[in-house]
Amino acid sequence: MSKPKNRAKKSPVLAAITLGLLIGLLLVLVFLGTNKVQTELTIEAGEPLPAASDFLSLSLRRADFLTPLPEPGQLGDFPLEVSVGQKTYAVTLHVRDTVPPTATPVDKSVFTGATVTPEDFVKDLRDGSAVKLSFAKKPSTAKPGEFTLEIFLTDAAKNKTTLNATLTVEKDTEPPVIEGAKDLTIPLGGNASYRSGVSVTDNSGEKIELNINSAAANLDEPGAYPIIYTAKDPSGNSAKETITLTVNAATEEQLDALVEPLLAKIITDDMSDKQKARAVYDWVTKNIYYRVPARKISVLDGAYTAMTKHAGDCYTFFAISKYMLDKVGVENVAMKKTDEAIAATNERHYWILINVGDGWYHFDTTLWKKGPEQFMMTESFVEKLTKQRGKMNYVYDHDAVPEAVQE
Ligand SMILES: [Ca+2]
Ligand SMILES: [Ca+2]
Repeated sequence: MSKPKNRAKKSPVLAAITLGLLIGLLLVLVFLGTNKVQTELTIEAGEPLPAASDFLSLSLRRADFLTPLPEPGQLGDFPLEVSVGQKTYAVTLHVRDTVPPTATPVDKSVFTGATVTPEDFVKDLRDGSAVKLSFAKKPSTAKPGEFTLEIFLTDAAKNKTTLNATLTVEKDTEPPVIEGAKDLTIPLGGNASYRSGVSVTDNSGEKIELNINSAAANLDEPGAYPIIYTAKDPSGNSAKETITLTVNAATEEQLDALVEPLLAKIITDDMSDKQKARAVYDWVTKNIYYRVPARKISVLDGAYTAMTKHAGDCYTFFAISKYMLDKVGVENVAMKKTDEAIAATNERHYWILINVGDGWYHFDTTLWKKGPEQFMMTESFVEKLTKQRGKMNYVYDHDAVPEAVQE
């Protein structure tokens, strides 16, 4: 019975010491858990970024970053702030890249003249930081052959991996294919969309330029013009397609769209034929300018030239005048110099005979500088002008047209 007595005597002291030690340990733990912060942490690029609590040696308490973390792939030393409870700690995250990139080499076959990049020869590229690819020596695709290439993969920390791949260069003998080129027809003065619907492809897979030569075309001149499409692949094989661009003559519809609003302005229903003819004469002589030479295809075409260019030669003046006189119902006849007179003077001339109810008179809107009015001229008056000018201006086939008033 004596032994347990002894133990019972000692135990309060022991218990007090044990309790004291336990409390002390707990205080240390609490102290460590709250205040012990690692100020430096190093990670490998590509690894997940740390949590704020990773900076605590004992993650017993909540920790938060007060500053933004670096972007994935960024290397360097990043000062950060970590808050734990009421306290803020300055720490540094070191992101290092010590691992060289990894990738799988890819062999590639191209045609001569093709462009190749290091990226063509690498797949499954992996690294924690940005990787630059480069050739040890830039390959040439100028000649056929098989070439072993060295490709360098260099990460942001300059860790380098070297891959070997095979480049096979073959000769391309197939020309490009131009598709969709077809004959075009446009209105006079219209636009031609040569490129629309036309494509070029090549067996090389390269992007091939489509060249269009439209130098022969004149969109302001009715006619048929060759348009030449050409394309060349990097090996020098070329393709060529020629189409015909037809520029239509002006249509009556096109011309009327210009002439009718004008006539509506200058002609009224209550005018006599003479007043109508006068209005046409005045408008043409004031609004069309003399500039040689002009096309002489048809009255319609000449009138269209007058309305769109406001310039031309005597045929232009004649044509717009005749078209307007016909529209407003003034009786008139087209006049021209005889072939002999044209040959003798090397000059054409066109004008009109009109009849507004008192016989046929010469009507000519191609004015001479400082010349007389040419609205309604008698036969004797035009004979006098012909003599004065010495150009056989009004020498015509009298049998083919009505007789003009003499005096
Ligand atoms: Ca790396
Ligand atoms: Ca080709």
